[in-house]
Amino acid sequence: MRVLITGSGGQVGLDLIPFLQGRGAEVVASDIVPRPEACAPDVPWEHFDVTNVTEVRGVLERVKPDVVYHLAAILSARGEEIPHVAYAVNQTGTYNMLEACRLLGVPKFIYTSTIAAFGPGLPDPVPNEVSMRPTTMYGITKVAGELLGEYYRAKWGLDFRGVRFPGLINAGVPGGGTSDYALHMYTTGMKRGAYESFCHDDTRIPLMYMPDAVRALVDLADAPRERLRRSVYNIAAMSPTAGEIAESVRGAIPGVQLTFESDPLRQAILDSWPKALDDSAAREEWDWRHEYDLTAMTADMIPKVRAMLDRGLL
Ligand code: AKB
Repeated sequence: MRVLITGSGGQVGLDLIPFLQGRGAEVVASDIVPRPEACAPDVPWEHFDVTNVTEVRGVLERVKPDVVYHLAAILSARGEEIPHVAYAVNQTGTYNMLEACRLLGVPKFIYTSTIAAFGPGLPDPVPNEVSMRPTTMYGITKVAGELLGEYYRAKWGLDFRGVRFPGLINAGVPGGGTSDYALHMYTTGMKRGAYESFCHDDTRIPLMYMPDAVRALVDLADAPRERLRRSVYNIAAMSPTAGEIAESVRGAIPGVQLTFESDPLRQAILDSWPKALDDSAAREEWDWRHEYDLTAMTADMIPKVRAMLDRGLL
């Protein structure tokens, strides 16, 4: 199976590439940025811009993938600094990819949505199907991408599937998300011995360790179509407060100074998101199960952060 990943240089892509290879896929990576050092040199790397229709079609014609994993996106915090670019990349870029897949007969499209697709005032935990009224450009474009993909599925039979990711944590470089405070407690905490989170210590959002996230994406892609009764699924693992994450990190990195100074803009985004997701549909329809809670994540992640720091990659 030949797979094209867009946005491969981002936080998810760099972990998704080896995971898919481990499952036997022939992976072609792609991004608007050059291949990062963390990506193995033998992975083919296509350089293109998802907002450019000609480049999008050219890549799909060359690669001829069986599946596209569409990760290219501007995340929530960065998206509020440059909303017009976020619209172009997330909205137009997703449309360009879907349309090129239709025209060139790519059969399957895997989409990454997010907790940011939800807005304030929803039940806790948030059900899979609910009114979606996000407050950020990132969230708005992600809801639109979900709907567009469902349209392509209904009208043209494109096998469109997606997950709504919680904030993701790994031993990597975050990419402009509002959930990045959680990751920085580990990475910046270890690198500098201190990190000040830009939120209150009682801030609680759904979070997930990256190995669970990439497995979820690939398990959904591989699930038998006849079992799936919808296109896009909530997935959940844990919802610790920022203070609880700090406690876990303090237990693993002795002496680390973790403090909290809320930034009003990013705090408002975090407060507009769900505190927890109901992922029962994913559990029933394609057997989704998370593996890592906060304790297991911290134990697994600390040596990986150390190894990345030793290699100069963080
Ligand atoms: C962000 O913070 O924007 C992302 C997300 C929750 O989708 N990590």
